[in-house]
Amino acid sequence: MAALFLVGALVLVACSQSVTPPEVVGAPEGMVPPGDMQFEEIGTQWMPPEGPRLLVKANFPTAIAVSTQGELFFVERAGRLWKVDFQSPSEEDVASRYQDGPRATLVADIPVSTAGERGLLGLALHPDFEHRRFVYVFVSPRDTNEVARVHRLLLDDKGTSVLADEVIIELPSSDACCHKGGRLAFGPDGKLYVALGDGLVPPASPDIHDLRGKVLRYEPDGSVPSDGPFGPSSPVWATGLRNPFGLNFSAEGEAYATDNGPSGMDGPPCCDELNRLKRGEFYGWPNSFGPHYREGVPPIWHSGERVVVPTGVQVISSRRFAALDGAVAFCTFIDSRMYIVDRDGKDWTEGLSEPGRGPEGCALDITQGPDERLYFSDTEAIYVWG
Ligand SMILES: [Ca+2]
Repeated sequence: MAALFLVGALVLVACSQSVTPPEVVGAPEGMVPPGDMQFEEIGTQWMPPEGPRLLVKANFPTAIAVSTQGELFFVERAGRLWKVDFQSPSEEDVASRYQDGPRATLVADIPVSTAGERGLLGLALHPDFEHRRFVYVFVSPRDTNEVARVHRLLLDDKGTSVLADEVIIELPSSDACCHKGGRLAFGPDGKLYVALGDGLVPPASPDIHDLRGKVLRYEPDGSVPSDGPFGPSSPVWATGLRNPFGLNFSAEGEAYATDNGPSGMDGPPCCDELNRLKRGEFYGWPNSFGPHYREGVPPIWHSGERVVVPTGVQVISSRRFAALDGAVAFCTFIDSRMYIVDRDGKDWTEGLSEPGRGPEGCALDITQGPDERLYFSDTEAIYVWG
């Protein structure tokens, strides 16, 4: 992943010299009825009837989240958190030059480093975000390479201003360019899970006393839960990962994580993975990856000899688009395309013209809105499918 992601980083740095605010160019039709979904109003379809539509032009939107109220949040890698409210544009919006529609509002601008694979890399909303307006972001700070940080931002009711910015977790990092991980996800247990890469130190991944190469588990306030698999003071939840850059939970509580295979400097370029994670389990890195497992839990899917650089992942739960219900979708940085598999990693075929392959434009992150549509991003834009 390293060299390939770095290409994106250089492009980003070039683009960020002149800061262009995101441009909202579309809106999901009938976006997000608040509260219970009104299927009779938005309709149900076996499959999304057409290809994805462009929603927002943005600058390397690494992570996306949609609240239960239909607020779209995204982070740009260079440090900015934005919000687009398709449902209820503010009075300011209506009175401004954006009177024709919604616009993106800058919520926070966090000093980050974008060297190597650093940046604003992860985003999660508090599980009860409607009432507890906490947004969590994963930060590669500008002032030091020694740590990565998870900030908890308390937003105002409108979700457009930061009332408090608190660093709740500090994680080990270094001057090494790559393998920073950085994904955040809440589990159905209400805990905050953090995917952290090995930081180019492969022996760190199997070492339960080292936080690198792990999925970590925290309380929403950043404290360590006392019931972790490696003792009451350890946040370590799953081990033996290389550079996980996608993490999501099914409604049933299964955790899915993408992991990037060797890139040449630490093994033959190959073997990107999709893993189904379980508490306390070991996932093979650095001695086992791809098709050949001597130790640890094998992935449910791997890319074989190809390098696709898997990123964001989303377990789809949909009454509205029944053909996709139960599938696991993930983005690929190299192919810039959505891959869709079943819970055991087999190519999904239902309703797809090409087994296992969804729409293009899915390169960085993917999430599902309360309208059951899929929102995903590449380095230039956010799209909606459905
Ligand atoms: Ca593995």
